[in-house]
Amino acid sequence: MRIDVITLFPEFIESCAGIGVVGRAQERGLLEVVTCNPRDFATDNHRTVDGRPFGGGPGMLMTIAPLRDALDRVRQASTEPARVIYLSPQGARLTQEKVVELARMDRVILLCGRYEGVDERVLENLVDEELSIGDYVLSGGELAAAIVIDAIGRLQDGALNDAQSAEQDSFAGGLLDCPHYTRPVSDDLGEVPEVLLSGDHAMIRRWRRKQALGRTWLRRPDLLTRVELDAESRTLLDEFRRDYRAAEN
Ligand code: 9D3
Repeated sequence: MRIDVITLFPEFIESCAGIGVVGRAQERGLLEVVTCNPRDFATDNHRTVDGRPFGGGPGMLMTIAPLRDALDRVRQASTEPARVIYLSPQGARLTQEKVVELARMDRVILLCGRYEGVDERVLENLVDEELSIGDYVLSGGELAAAIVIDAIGRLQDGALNDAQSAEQDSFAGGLLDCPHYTRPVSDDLGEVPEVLLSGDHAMIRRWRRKQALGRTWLRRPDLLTRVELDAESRTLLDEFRRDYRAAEN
């Protein structure tokens, strides 16, 4: 997969995409992240890429020409059609479902805004989709693009496949993760739950499922309304609720 990023801060994107699982996917040739700076397409001495908003108001906007030229340039890299995504507070919320959809594509072009954003005509004519990473205010699209690249990139890495497919399932299950423990068994900070040391894998699986259901109920009840629970899961969640209420009193 190839991800092009149109950004005024290419070094930021390159450093993010160079490390960890995403960096490894690039080293293995499974993923290619390529940046393109619209400033390189500015035509005046000051290399201007911004303009004042018509109608007045605070801040500046990214002008059409450098963005159009940058898009034309990255499209030339292959004949493959690419989805053009603008990272924007006005976009639809990024979800794991969307990440999986994008990870299946051969090419994606991410457009990062700076200042107050881009001229609306770019969005109307050159952009296929707008994505937001959440309801808080960033200073530009780069951090959001880095998040999209990380989430897509880790799915390209073949070595991840085992843990990942299990995790995909659990995301498809729409639940939070259960608690995890490692050495030592006993510490000032507490003990490892006995069931995890029992070697009884059916019991362990049941305990983990119960914890995942219980934590989702406590922390993200919104997720529970979207998943359909089988009979065992309903029983486990009822058990968790009972334990929880008993511990409250
Ligand atoms: C006058 C209102 N503007 C500033 C408060 C609106 C505004 C313009 C540009 C707010 C944020 C930004 C820059 N943000 C992004 O480029 C961005 C973003 C975000 O801020 N939150 C969540 N997801 C994203 S994706 C891109």
